[in-house]
Amino acid sequence: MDMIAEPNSSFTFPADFVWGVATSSFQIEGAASEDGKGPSIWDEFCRVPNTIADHSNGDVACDHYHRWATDLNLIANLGVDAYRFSVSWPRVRPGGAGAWNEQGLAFYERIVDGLLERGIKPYLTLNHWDLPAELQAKGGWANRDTVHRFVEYACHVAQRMGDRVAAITTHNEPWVMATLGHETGEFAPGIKNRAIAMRVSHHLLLSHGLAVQALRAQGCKSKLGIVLNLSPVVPATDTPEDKAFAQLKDGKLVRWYMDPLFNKGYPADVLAYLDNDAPKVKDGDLRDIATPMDFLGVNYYSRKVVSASGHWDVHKGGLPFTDMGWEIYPEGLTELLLRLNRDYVLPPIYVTENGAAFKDAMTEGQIHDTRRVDFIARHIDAVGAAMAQGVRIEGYMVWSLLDNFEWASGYEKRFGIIHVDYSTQQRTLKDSARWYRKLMQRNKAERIQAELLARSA
Ligand code: IFM
Repeated sequence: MDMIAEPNSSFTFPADFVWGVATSSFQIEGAASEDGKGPSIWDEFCRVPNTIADHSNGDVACDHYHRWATDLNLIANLGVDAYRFSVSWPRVRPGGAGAWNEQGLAFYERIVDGLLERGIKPYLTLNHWDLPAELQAKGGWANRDTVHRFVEYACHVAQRMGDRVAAITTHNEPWVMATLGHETGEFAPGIKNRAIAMRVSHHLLLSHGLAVQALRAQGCKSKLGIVLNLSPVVPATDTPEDKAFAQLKDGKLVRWYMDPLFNKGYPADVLAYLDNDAPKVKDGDLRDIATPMDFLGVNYYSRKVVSASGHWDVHKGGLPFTDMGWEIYPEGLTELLLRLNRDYVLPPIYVTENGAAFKDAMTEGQIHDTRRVDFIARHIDAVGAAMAQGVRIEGYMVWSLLDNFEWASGYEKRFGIIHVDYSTQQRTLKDSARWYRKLMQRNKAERIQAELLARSA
């Protein structure tokens, strides 16, 4: 008997709404030095003692590089419309500049063609953090030259497969690369310097704008956009100190990226706060960053509660939280989407990542991850609520298809709707995967019914 909860969303999504699942290259592929792939900054970072909670690395990960065909079958079996994946830059151009690696390019062409054969739209991300290590040796994203190497990389990938991919995302979560990678040093390349972090953020934004221009100039037909990790930032208390602190944090997380992308320049309050650490902006940079795009990707996991006095203890919020220690607050997604829609003139939005890590238990070969089902269901409703209030949202993608390498947390945190046994590489659908499949089937059935009704009226 099918024990999976019935999806009972209060919203019917439009016929062309895109349902998807997402992954990224370093988190699932493995084959870290196979078929000509060069090292990335994450390969190197994992070798530094005490950077990764379980001392693991991406050498094997989910072994997707070898198991891609069965993984694509799993994706097809879910009944999604789209699969969001990323290309590993050092797999297709090992040194970041110089020779291209034909075997790497052929791998991603197999993915794209394999998706199309299975009726799934490819959503390709160019940079999901795995910068070629050789470019890092020359300064990485802090070096303006990397901007131009990225544009070359974008153009080459698009020449090879841009005619077959539905959408190309330039960067995934520039805030994470800049701040966690270069200010706090928790992520690769492990630098702790605020001025460098802000320079990196500027170069990421600039390279996004220039890549969009270059791809359009070469006739690329894919939709072009960027993916940001965004959250409402709320003060822990009503004190003026906490409120001011939350405003500044919002500036650093949300407005620092949204404002220049949507033609408002960098926010004055953050520039004033950064003082000498603000990046050098050359003439024309802001115009290039604001190059119009076809979609904005929003990754949402939780709100951020902040206090001027230090770290906010998530237990104080009174809300349940995930295994990452992130509050479960689906209303925050509606709040965020409404706010973005109010403050900016936007292209259509895709919720490009949403999901939760929980400790899963396997019982007689089954994983009843009811908390993950509930998490996804409530966030899909939050998307529906924003759409009902006028926000143009064209798709929703679950993070993640598979349990995978969760960066500095290693393999301890499981976000997948499909369980991976890392000792055998066995994949097992969790209840959340079955539930998501049902939801998509039900939505499609409702659409067909509505169309038939409309025709007979
Ligand atoms: O696993 C990450 C992903 O790579 C980027 N967005 C957030 C996810 C969960 O932390």
